[in-house]
Formats: sequence, structure tokens, C-alpha cells
Amino acid sequence: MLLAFRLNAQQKSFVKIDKTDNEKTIIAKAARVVPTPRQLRWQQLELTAFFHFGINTFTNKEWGDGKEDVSIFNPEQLDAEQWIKVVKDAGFRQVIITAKHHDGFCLWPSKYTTHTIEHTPYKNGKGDIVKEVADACRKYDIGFGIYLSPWDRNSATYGSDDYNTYFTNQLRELLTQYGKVDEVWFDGANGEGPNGKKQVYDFNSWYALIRKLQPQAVIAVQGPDVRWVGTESGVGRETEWSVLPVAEQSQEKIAASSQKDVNVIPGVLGSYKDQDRGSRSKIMNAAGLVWYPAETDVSIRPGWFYHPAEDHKVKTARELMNIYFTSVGRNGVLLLNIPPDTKGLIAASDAKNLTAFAELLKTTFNHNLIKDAERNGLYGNKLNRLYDGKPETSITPSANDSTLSIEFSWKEKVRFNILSLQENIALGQRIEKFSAEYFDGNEWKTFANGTTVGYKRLLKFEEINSNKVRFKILSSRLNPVLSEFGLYYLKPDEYKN
Ligand code: FUL
Repeated sequence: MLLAFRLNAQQKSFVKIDKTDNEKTIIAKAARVVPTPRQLRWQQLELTAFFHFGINTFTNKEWGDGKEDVSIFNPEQLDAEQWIKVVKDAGFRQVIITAKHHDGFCLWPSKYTTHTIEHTPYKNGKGDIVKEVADACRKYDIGFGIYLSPWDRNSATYGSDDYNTYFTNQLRELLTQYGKVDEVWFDGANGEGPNGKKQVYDFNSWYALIRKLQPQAVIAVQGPDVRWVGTESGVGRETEWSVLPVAEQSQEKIAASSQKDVNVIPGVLGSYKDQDRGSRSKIMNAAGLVWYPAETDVSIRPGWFYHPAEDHKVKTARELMNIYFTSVGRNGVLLLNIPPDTKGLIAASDAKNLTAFAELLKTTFNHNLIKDAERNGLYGNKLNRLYDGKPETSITPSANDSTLSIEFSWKEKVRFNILSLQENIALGQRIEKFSAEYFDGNEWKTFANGTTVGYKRLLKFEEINSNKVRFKILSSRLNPVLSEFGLYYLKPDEYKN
């Protein structure tokens, strides 16, 4: 018990690789890199929602230039509780509001500029939409996050040091006036100010301010805690490692930033376009490793902001379900954008599709077939741990074994077309290769295989009918820790590729 505690206490979200470390040592180090408590909480949310709302909603544009007349902003029926109820009922557990987009218009009455909601007809200048959203989140018990665009096309100071002070002041307002903040989302977009100079952002001091005022908040995606998956399509990588390699200089900055945490943006080796960012070949020449999980952002509509012409282009329940498979089901967190309309409401079309998506999700994962399987295999009743919904109960082979094999049998044949896997990532991400087979009466046949699992891996395939299934972890960094395993069936007419 004591030994286990000591080992856990040693585990951190980053580790240095020494030049003398051999492959075995590097792999063991990689297996022990773990998420911070804030990263773990965030990963377990699975579904988070983005609300792009602001002056662009009224100009019908995606990007504003900061010269907009703010008197056009008047969402007369705005009801933040409607936004939160719609997403909460659909299973979303945290939201992010665009407090300020690239146009510089503030949805709260910032003291530091006049380009705000205070100078609009909305509630005669007495409104504060950041507050309305924060209050609704608290009322419905759902996480609250803010998007604050560093790129500001309205501020006269943009392009100078004064802008960093301006931004810090705005950030402080948002971090101190609205209660608990669970996520802060920074975009990397960067332009030139009126002086023709490109702004150099003071990110590290902003991270320090967030850590001080809201230590539980994850900082995404220009930030130390959460990484952009690399596309805006909702499709993550099939091989998605949360433990990534960093270069020498980055390793030094991380170590200097804190003893127990990462407080700078990790300089990950390779490119966000790479299909694999963390397998053995990628981490062998790293100077350090860091827990840096992927967030998959995508909009329910073609654009990020609401445009009436896109009312008929809202993603369907089936499309959202596919996105669930390729985001959450590929070791990511889904950040789905649902932009409120000019009335200040989530449009009926979007709400309808979200409700249908939630129903589809419920039907799909309603019954895990392994609950009905016999218990005569190697792990016997321990198999119950694989469907109790608790990440901390798991099955694992002995400490020296990096493979695992489990078998399920049923008295009668069962029908399935979905496989769901989860690792207990509180202990790290370890699984590197797996395969699943069924017995067709004569021989074993593979129906699914893959590489990483991480928090969750979902696979779908042609319907299988069988009374025997076996699952093998073929390769893992140290002993694999499998916490959940599921086989499900969904009628093809309810769910198509
Ligand atoms: C991008 C922005 O430029 C888009 O307008 C949107 O906010 C998206 C989430 O991030 O970089």
C-alpha cells in the first residue's frame, strides 16, 4: 500500500529523458506520465460545447474587423438557460463562451474598452452575457469556460506592449467576476496592429494568472494543458497518444516552470499534421515527455457563428454520432460548437438534432453484452470491473507482463457491431496494440484491431453473431490497465456509416 502510494506520488505529468536512457527505460518513463487532476477531470467530461456568439452573429460574418457599430447587437430573446439546458440534456458537461472574438467586442462590460455590450441596446447597456452563461452553468451544474481571443482587431494598442497589459486586465476581469472557471481557451491567431507590428503575446504571464486565480481551469489550445487535435472536422487520429515528446529547450522550460506541473506551452516534436505523434519511434529521441491530450473542436454548422443560410446544414444525429466515434472514441474530448442565433437562442434545428443525438447515444450504449457472458475464463468475476463505469477498477496482468488476453462466452449467440475500450489513464496511457476476435464455429476471426486506447477507443464494424469473443492486448508500455470493455449492438437502420 505504502509502496503504491510512493509510486503514485512520483508520477507527474512530465518527465525528463536522460541521454543515457535506453529504450526500456524510456518506455517505462512514458508509461508513468500521468494527467494532472485538472486534465483528468477534463478528459472524463467527454462532451463539451462551444458557443460562438457576438457581433459576428449580427453582421452574419465569421470574422469581424473591429470597426462594427455595436448598436446592431441586440439579442432580444436571449436566454442563457435555454443554451445550457439544451446542451446539458444532450449529455454535454462543460461549455465555453466566446467572451471576445477577433473583432474585440466584449460580451461583458469590460472597464478597459468601450467596445462592449455596455454600449449596445441589449438590456439598455445593462446586460452581461458572460454572467448570464456563468450563472446558468452553476444553476444546472455544468462546467463553465471562456474563450478570449488574443487577436483583437479593435484595440488601438494591439501590436505594442500596452496590449499585453490590456489583455491581462480583461483576463483578470473574467477570472474574478464570474465564479469558478473550468477552462480557458486561447486561439493562436495573430495579426498586425495599427502600427503595422505583429503582437507578441505574453502567454506565460497569462498562464500564471490563470493558475493563481483559477487553478482548476485547463488552459487550451494555445496552452499547457490541452492540445488542438489538428483539424476542425471532428476527426481525430486512430493512433492518439496523450504522452508526447518534447525537444531539449522545451523540456528545460517545462522543468523551470514548476516542480509538479507544466506551466508553459510544451514544444512538441513533429507537426500537428502528423498522423502519429507519440509512438515508440516518435519518443525515442525526445528530451522529455509530457501529458498533453487532444481536444477535437468542430461546429454543428459549417461556420463557427450563426448564419440563417446554414439552418439546413446542421449536422444530423447520425453525423454527430460519427463525430463522437472519431473524437471521444479516439482518445479526445469533443468540443462541439453550437452557435446561438440573432434572437439569442439555440435555433430549433440545432436543438432537435442534439436531442436526437443524445437519444442515439443512449440507445447505442444501453446494453453491454459482456454483462450476460459466463464467468469461467481467466479473470472470472473480475470481469465485472469492466462494465462498472469506474475507471479505477480494472484488470491487469502481472507487473512484468505487457500483454493481456480475455475471453467471453455466452450460452446463446450474441449480436454486436461496436467495441468500446478504456484504460485507467490516472495510471498513464499504455496500450500500443490490440485485436479482437470471434469464433465462427471453426476458427477465430479478427473483427477489430487497433493501436492506442487511452481514455476511450470506439470501433464499429459489420455485425457479428457469435457465442465466443476474445480480446488481446498485444503490446503495451509496462502492464496494460484495462478499466472498461464493451460490446454493443445498434440496428444498422438506426446507425449507418
Ligand atoms: C479559430 C478562429 O479563427 C475561429 O473563428 C474560431 O473561433 C475557431 C474555434 O478558432 O482559430
